Amino acid sequence: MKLLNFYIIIFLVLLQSSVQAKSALIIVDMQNCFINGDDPIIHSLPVEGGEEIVEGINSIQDKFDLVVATKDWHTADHISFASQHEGKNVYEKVLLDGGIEQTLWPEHCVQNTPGADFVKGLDVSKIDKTILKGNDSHIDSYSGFFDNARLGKTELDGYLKMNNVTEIYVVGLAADFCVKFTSLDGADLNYKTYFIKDLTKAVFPDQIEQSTYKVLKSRGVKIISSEEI
Ligand code: VGL
Ligand code: ZN
Repeated sequence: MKLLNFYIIIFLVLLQSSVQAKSALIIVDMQNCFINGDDPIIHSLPVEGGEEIVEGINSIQDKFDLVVATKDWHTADHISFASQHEGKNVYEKVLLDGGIEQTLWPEHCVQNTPGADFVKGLDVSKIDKTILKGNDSHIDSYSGFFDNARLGKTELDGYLKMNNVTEIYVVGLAADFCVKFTSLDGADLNYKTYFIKDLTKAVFPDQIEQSTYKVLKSRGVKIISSEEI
């Protein structure tokens, strides 16, 4: 009888831990292409100060039940590359079929190239799952959840739901693109979503208040500092 009680208790503990609300850290696009470095082909779209957040991201990983990373994972002929649009320059905007606006970027994060590797110094040992995005050559994917047309979905939502995650904390690069849109989609998908302001850096830092903070606040994403976790 005692043994049976023991098994019942173990069962209940396991049951409780499996249905308990869980938290996940989402590390967005901490890849070589987005940080400064000597080789301009590898570090093709450097976000000012990107390398400064690596240590901070490492230091908080233990606070979460799960750690998920996203990778921008483009084909060599990706539609977001200015080089694919004759006569167009980097940072210009074009309208794609279907009326979707696309900012044009330097070639970056091409699948299986050093630019797409995780940044040196990032602790990858605690990453439970890596989600690839932007791998369809015809559409960009700033968010880790959906492509920019919201037609294609990555594995991220399914993976988080399967693991009973209800709260997500989003960090990485870049604040005004992939971190922003991952956070917005997270909130839309009913995750309690935190954008950790000091563990992200922007492509256009001068415009961050209007481009990003204002939108996040209006859509229910909480902007916090890493000390508040
Ligand atoms: C990103 C521009 C182009 C990002 C990705 O990770 O924020 N930005 N592709
Ligand atoms: Zn990209």
